[in-house]
Amino acid sequence: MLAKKLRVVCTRAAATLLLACASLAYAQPLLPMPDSGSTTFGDWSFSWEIGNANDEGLVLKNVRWKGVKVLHKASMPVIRVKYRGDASGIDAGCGPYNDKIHSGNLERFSGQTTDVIARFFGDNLMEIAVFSEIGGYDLYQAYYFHRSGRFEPMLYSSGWSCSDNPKSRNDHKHHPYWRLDFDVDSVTNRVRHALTVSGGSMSFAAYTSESGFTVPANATATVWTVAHPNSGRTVRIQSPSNERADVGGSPWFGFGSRDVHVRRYKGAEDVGWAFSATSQLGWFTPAEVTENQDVVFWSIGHLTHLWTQADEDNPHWHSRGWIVDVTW
Ligand SMILES: [Cu+2]
Repeated sequence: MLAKKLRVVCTRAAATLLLACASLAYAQPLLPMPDSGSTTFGDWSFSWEIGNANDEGLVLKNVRWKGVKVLHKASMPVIRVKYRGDASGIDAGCGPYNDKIHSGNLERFSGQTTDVIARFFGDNLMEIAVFSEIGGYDLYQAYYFHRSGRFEPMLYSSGWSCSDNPKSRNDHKHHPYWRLDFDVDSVTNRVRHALTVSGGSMSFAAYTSESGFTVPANATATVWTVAHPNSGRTVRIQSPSNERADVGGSPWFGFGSRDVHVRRYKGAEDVGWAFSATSQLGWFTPAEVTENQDVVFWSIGHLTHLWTQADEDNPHWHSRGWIVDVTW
């Protein structure tokens, strides 16, 4: 049964993973991986571990491209989930939840003999992933490495953690948070974005101090960059399939109100998700300088999951992820 669940991962995967989707249907061999280790794939090299210290899922460390540092660490500290309930407030209905993946909720589907698994889709795409069950949810947390220089953190979810009536109260939104601790070339980095809106005009912004950003409703494309100020080495960050963040008022009450946050790295803040289910990301008072500093880029997915009888009878997989392109 679980093997079947994994196979249908592809039905709702992001457009960028169509290759993976097509291949998933043919049940790529699962490569058992230890709980921690290091490996290479094309010009990529990285280490991984299960993030038990902070309950932050499958964690990557020391991610390099052509020998040059890209990320000090990548993790997924929380998936915030809000149900609609009777739409009367931010805590209406089931939850809200702040789900965290760790060894205690990892499971193994059919054919899986280790908690961490890898799969290869042709010569050009590697996946490393864990499978977790939290409440009524099946969660598949994956990272994709493309030989072209693309890196994608991804979360797949299926199932229901609520059985309210009327059924429309079971509509909910998932908000996975990825903590991307970039060290592009070295710890000294700067963050920018370029925003295109309907009509074609563009605007640019520099994240010179700790802040968050909500992509406006009229945006047609948003690209963030993290760059080393001297070498010019740059990564581009996008999430073209993401939904809009939540606005205030019924029924979502601004629950997932941001798309990204930028924070200055502090060891004392590398502790996973330290906030409640209804809280936004903290650690910005006072707002510290993030220009040419060691920065942490938080990217947030917004994924609406509306109740249907078909999805209750045979849970569908839904996914959300971000794209990081290395440009050197
Ligand atoms: Cu869901």
